[in-house]
Amino acid sequence: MNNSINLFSPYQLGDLELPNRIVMAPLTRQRAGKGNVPHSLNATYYAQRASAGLIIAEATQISPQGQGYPNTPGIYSAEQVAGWKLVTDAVHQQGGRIFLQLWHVGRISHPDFQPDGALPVAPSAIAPKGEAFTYDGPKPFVTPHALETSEIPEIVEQYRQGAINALAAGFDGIEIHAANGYLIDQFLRDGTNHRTDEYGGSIENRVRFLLEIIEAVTSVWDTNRVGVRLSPSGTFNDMRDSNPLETFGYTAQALNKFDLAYLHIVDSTDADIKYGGTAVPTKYLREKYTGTLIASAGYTREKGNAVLANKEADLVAFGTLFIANPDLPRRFALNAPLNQPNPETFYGGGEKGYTDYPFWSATSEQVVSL
Ligand code: 8OZ
Repeated sequence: MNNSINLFSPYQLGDLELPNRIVMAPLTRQRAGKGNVPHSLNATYYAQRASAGLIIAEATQISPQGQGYPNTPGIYSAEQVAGWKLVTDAVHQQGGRIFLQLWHVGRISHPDFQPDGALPVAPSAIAPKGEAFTYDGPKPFVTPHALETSEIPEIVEQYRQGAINALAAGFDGIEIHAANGYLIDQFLRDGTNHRTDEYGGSIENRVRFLLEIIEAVTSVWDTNRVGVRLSPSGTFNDMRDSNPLETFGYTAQALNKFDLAYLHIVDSTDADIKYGGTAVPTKYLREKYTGTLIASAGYTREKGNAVLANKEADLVAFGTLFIANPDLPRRFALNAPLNQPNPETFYGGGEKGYTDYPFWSATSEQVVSL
């Protein structure tokens, strides 16, 4: 073992002591109960993964309007808060820490999910290419309702209420989902934001919605318990921007003043580049953002240790590896074999592919040098 920082170096995240730098990425699993209420199966799943330095719970809609997929959990009803309390209690009992990811999908919704079958909302009336996943199967995306300037404060208020509810549900913090083509990302990028008011045009204007949300949720939480996730290179959900380096370089810099818990970056993937995305290197954002950085997307034990040793990030989030390996930190520590994730059970269903991945056991374990 050399002295460089690695996945097992503890990390002080604001006032939270993380025992390791292995973060469980937010993962949509579509296994909430009726009324989008988390239940005991979800508590078991998260508690199994409590050895992560930090768990970021799955994307969770802040209002019925913010939902875009079947069976995703919400954080707007009393029942949902009580359901999430089962989860946070179970994780805390196992010694873990858990943030909730606050989500509004914007134009990625469908009238089937909307109160009174209304149109989904977005910064501009631009339909994404592709299909929504509704309860009746895939249906073409619709052209969303472009939010009036006067309607924007109601949405910011939904985030504030979500933050209040997350606190009541016993979370240790919240992550604002500003990535992957959902509502906030739709405001940030000029492919989806054609507004002519103070929320559109220049990047200073396009970032305004995110900054107002941060102001709102930090009136509820200490700033060091609030993180933000961005996907600067992402093309998922038909996203594009004319100048991603400028858009996201500016956004990262604009976050500096808040003293947030972290900035969480979805790194560029081969698929993004294939679909015409511009790679915005995490290294580039590291120079813009002065606080804690989480790197994610496609990391392995080796790549994770390397990005920490090079100081390109402070923490590393793992997604599919955590789906298949509830005890991922222990397996990494032992350099033990990993269970393989089964994509057929990623979304929806019950215990299968959710809480039944085995923990590592071996009669003789060799601790290997990292
Ligand atoms: C996969 C399927 C549905 C939603 C994201 C919340 O991409 C998601 C998501 C991922 O951030």
